[in-house]
Amino acid sequence: MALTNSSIAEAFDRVADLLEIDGNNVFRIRAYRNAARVIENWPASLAEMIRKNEKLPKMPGLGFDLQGKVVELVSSGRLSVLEEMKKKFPGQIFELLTIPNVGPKRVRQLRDELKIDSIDKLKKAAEQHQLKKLHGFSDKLENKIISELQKRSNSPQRIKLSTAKRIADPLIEYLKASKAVKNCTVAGSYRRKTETVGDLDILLTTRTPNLVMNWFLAFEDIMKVLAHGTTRSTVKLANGLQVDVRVVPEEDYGAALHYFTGSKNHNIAIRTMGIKKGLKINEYGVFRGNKKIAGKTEQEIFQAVGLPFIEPELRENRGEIEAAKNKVLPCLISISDIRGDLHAHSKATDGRLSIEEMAAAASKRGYAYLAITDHSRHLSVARGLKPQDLLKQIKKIDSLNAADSRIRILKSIEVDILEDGSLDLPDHVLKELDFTVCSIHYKFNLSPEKQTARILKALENRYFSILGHPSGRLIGRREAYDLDFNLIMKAVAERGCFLELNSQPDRLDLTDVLCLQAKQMGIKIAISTDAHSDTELEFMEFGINQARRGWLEASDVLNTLPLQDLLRKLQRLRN
Ligand code: DGT
Ligand code: CA
Ligand code: CA
Ligand code: ZN
Repeated sequence: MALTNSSIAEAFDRVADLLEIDGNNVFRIRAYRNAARVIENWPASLAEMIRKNEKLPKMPGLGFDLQGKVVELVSSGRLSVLEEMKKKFPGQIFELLTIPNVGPKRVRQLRDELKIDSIDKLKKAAEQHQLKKLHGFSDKLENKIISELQKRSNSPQRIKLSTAKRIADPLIEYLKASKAVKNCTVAGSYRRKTETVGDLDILLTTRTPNLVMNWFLAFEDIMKVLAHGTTRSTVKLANGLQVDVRVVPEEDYGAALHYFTGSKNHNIAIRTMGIKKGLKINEYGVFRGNKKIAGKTEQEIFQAVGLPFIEPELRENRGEIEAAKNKVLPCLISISDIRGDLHAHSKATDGRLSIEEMAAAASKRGYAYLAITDHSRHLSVARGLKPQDLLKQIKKIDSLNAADSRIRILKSIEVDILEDGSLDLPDHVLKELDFTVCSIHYKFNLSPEKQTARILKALENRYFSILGHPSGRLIGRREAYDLDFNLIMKAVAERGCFLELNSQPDRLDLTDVLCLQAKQMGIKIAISTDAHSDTELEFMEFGINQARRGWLEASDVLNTLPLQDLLRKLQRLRN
């Protein structure tokens, strides 16, 4: 069984996790993490090359040593450094890292002080109120952990959409490589682009179902076949994700695609509309009596109930059917509408590349502008900029812009919102910038009143432009700050400021629901990547997914504006 690049990357990430729990050297940890990112994004299969005895290409961040580890893993199925770490940390200790608010430091504490090395043991200890006795653990945290563990036992694990994509892409490519496969799509929540997915629902059409099903079951990453039939099979992949594959006849494809795309609530609403018209709608087609009247395409299904096509991202029964009836469906934003990125870091703080390198990468994507938003001084872990550093950076950007007009580098900063609501840099420095991204990076647990007041205070600053990652949540790891979002949005709307939709896969912050609320309040959203390297500029895709789920159109989004319009708008905010 050969390994995919994402399985290799996962092994490297696991090493990094365990090294981090072990309190190992930060550079070594980062080396494994970086290598994992490079491997998972590598366009060709490393296992394939190794099997063919080809020399591995030069890969950034993978020196002789790390490449040797890839070869070791692929050829022996083992990674000795991982085995050693596992010996040191027996059990399923890395699973503890998936609990919100529990990072490597706390995992180490749990292990050293309470001998906890699995979710089960954590659950027992939490129920016996052992956790709150640990230094840095509170009653509140213990309760949070208990409720998280309860939530998990009630619902199976979900994975982030970006992770699902890394798994789905090679699988779809593999399926399509069979000449017998005609259509092949991932339906379900994956097609609706929900931020996490429970499983993958794949639909195939073919003239030879048996052959195609066996082809699917030969996929290299399958760990366990849970059900095997001619038209439907279910498997578990090595990374734990479950995949349902259904083979349907060509003439039913549209009906099946509509049915299995969901959501369930949307389906029920469409089916009910059908019933009122004397139609039966299911995964096989649209029927009047026993006569099938539609089913080959999705358009036909909508047509049958008198509706225009509704984009998958909208199918949540959150008003899309009424909007379709009234012909006011939004014309959803697409990635080609984006003209630039308004949140990116350089190696002046915690980014990996120089300003020039980041600008070149953005230019290559066809952008007209890229904002450099390094951190401000308060964020010392990221070597945040002091006023004089920022003023120097501003000069440097001015000269870069003067020398090269292909892309405009915007002068900005991701300035910390301090606990009292003031911004981390003085006005006379902020004034020199094109705009600011204002973010919270500490004191996440203030009372809702204080947290709300903190942001409202910050919004009063004349140089406040965009609220960065507004809710602070990290998917599966940290809840949104407790605050009154209605009040914040009202103030943002009144001031004419902007909210960010941060596209980092584990942030996707704002949520789809908040995007829609902002739109309805007339607030424009900046869809930004918060890129720390050139490859992270690609996260824009995930932000766009979320924006589409939030009903956003190009005109709702700040960075669809041409450069001059954008600058004028940002300038007007400070006058
Ligand atoms: P997930 O997998 O939890 O992220 O969410 P989905 O939406 O992919 O749900 P899943 O995999 O259970 O089912 C795929 C689709 O099949 C779902 O979106 C709608 C359709 N479906 C499943 N069960 C039912 C049902 O009982 N009634 C109707 N009308 N549709 C269903
Ligand atoms: Ca699903
Ligand atoms: Ca499913
Ligand atoms: Zn940030």
